[in-house]
Amino acid sequence: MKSAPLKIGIACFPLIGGSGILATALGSELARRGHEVYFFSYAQPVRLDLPQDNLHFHRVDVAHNPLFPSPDYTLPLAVKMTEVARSQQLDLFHVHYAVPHALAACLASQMLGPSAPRIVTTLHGTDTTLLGQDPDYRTAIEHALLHSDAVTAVSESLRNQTQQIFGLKRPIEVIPNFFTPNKPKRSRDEVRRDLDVTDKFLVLHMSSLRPVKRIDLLLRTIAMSKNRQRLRLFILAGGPFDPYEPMLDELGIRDVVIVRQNTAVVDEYLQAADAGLYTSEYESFGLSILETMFYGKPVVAFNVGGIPEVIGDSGPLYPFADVTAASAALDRFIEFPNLARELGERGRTRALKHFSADRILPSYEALYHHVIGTFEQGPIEKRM
Ligand code: GMT
Repeated sequence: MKSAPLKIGIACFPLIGGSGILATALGSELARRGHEVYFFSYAQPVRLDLPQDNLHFHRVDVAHNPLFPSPDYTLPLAVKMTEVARSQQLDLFHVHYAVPHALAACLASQMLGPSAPRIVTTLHGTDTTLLGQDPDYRTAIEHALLHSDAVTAVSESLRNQTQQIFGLKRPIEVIPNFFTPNKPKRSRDEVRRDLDVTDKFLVLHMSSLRPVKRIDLLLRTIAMSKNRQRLRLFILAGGPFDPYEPMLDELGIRDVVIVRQNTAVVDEYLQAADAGLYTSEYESFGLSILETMFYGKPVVAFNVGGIPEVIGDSGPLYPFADVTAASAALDRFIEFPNLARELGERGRTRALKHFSADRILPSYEALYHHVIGTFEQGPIEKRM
């Protein structure tokens, strides 16, 4: 069913990281479906291609006023959201993260009064898993969640954790992340030649390298492989790798690891890879895992957070920190390419079935229409 066009303001982080990537993909898909989308952030989101029909980007200047002890982003963001909502008559704000985006939306809503856009807040993890336990933030997050017209979480696991940590009575709808592959600009062979891995088994890891990603376990998994001279670990790093440099020598894997920094376009590397390796101690979802699945590559990961909801029955997961099992799984892929291909194909089938834009976008559109009261989409209790 085609949804009536809406005017939607999206606030998100612009840098490499799943929440900004998801918000950007969502905005682009909504624009393609005829909605008018207005992005708010302090920089252009890395995967936001402009110009595009129906897509607008509003840069928010971080305030460096000497009156304040630190730069301020939340107030300038709230002011920009207010101005654009007023001039464009936005129907709703869809904010990714309670801090600071939902709080800025709440303030904008107060400044705008009765004509304010509705607020949909999507939780991606940190609001619950880190800030939710921090007494300096908890009350503000609770306020943002209670004053949003709808709250979504990217997995059942995150929803349950949020309900538990905040003791929330309000419903939280689970709308999983999605991914739309972009046609790679270079062929698999070209990329593999460029990386000098033509005869190697290429293991891909993409992340911000934050402590939660457990890069120590990632490197140990590689170091334990029986086939480590036949493989290369290729890290697409969204954060500094320097803290892990010493481990390369300690583990004797310097010649096995290739690191590329801040690469926004990942499709050609996904196509060039043979498997994905993710060793996080927690993921609310694991968008990189989904991206890997979309390219038909088998994934080795631990059974934590929302990862089982993404992988489903498409392959095994391993107990957290069991680097022996993770390494043995990689060895099996290297020794039995048919097994790797079969698991990769199962992952791809699952990704296409459950996590494509066509599958997920209607849930967001239905929720938007529900909160602004313009659309009947079955009993809401079932969806919340
Ligand atoms: O995990 C990161 O380093 C980035 C973070 C973000 O906010 O961009 O990712 C979170 O949101 C993603 C999109 O929903 C999820 O796929 C990631 O699992 C989640 N990260 C964590 O929960 C640690």
